[in-house]
Amino acid sequence: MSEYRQMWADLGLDLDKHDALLAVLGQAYQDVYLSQEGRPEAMGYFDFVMSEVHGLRIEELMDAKAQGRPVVGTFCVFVPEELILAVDGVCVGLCAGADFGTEAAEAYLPRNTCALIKSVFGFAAERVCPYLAAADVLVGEYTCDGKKKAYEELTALHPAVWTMDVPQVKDEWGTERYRRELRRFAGQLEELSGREITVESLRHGIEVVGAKRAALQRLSRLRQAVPSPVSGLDGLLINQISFYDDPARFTASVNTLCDELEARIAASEGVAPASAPRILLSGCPMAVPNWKVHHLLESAGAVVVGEESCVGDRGTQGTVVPEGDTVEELIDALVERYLTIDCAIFTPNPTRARHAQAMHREASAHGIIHYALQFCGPYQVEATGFERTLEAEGVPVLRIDTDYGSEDTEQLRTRMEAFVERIRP
Ligand code: BJ8
Repeated sequence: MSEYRQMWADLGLDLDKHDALLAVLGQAYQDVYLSQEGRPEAMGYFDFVMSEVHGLRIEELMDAKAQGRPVVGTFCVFVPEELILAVDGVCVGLCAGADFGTEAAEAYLPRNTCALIKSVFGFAAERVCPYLAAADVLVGEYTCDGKKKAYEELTALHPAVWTMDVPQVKDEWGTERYRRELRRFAGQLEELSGREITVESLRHGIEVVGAKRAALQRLSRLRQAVPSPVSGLDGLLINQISFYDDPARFTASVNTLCDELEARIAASEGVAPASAPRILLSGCPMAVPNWKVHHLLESAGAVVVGEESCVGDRGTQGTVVPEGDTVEELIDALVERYLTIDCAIFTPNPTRARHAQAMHREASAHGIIHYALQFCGPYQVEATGFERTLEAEGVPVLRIDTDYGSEDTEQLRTRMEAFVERIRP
């Protein structure tokens, strides 16, 4: 990675702290990912992406910027990548999943803030994230209270923070509000890039993102096979990488992996025995390098067969139907698809539990882990009704509230091992 040091210095990173971060990440990847047995060969591409996560991909972003293409950082699946691509921009997801810079983050945020938000601030304040540094603009969407208020503080750490209001109720007014926000966002992108969004450019963005979602949906379906042809850890990693890799290259690589998985399924080849307990994860998004729960579950002999999460099926569900002869009509098509996302910030939000139930059935799973980050009001509160609904349908649910630290690892291990034994077929 030494060839990238000048680039990191030019981006204003703190090289010593950045070295420390890369050392921890590299070791974790070795321990959690490269130690797995029986991985598909096509995972080699995703291993390569991870090995170059702060190298080659950042170089690509810098090249894009040199060509006048804006780099837009986002924190939520409600910010449409289609519109960013329509101005030839690059979209990078900036949610962070590492326990890093917590003290620095707490200079801006109260201690009882969820780990996902704190992690972003830790990375920004300690100057260790080249994605944050490379982004021309950050889009702070108003979803949960934590994020909404944190974006006010983020302006102290980045020169350009835009905001986007996201409704909390999916009624006529909420739909109209979101439509207006997407039109406003489109105008901001045009101004930033100096490029007009046309029907053709937006259709192109819709096609590129649609192909990416279709590939991830295909992967999700293949994970339903018994025995599972790929580990939950690898499934999660691919969804995580989808937020910052080049979309066309990523799509092709996922489809190559899916071809290999189809051959494995035909040969009844699995990463775990057909009798292994199968678990669905549901809850808060897990950003790179948050692999804690999957690692514990799969180390206990279970296999994670899907994620009802924004880094998973909640984020990739639905399709934008590119019907319409005007940009406004195509934006309406975006609104229709995006408002199918059943994030816990919405009230009421009955489709999330139904979605999880359907995923559980289709994946022949034996139980669900409801995963919430501590201090995440939306998911922690919604967990009660979620568990009641699913248990009433005979689906075993284990609720976990955790953070990015390792202090609770042994306690979680004990609870998860007990759950795995309880649901073992
Ligand atoms: S659409 S899930 S990506 S908001 S964990 S920061 S909710 S306190 S991440 Fe999300 Fe968009 Fe919803 Fe998806 Fe707040 Fe909870 Fe923290 Fe969270």
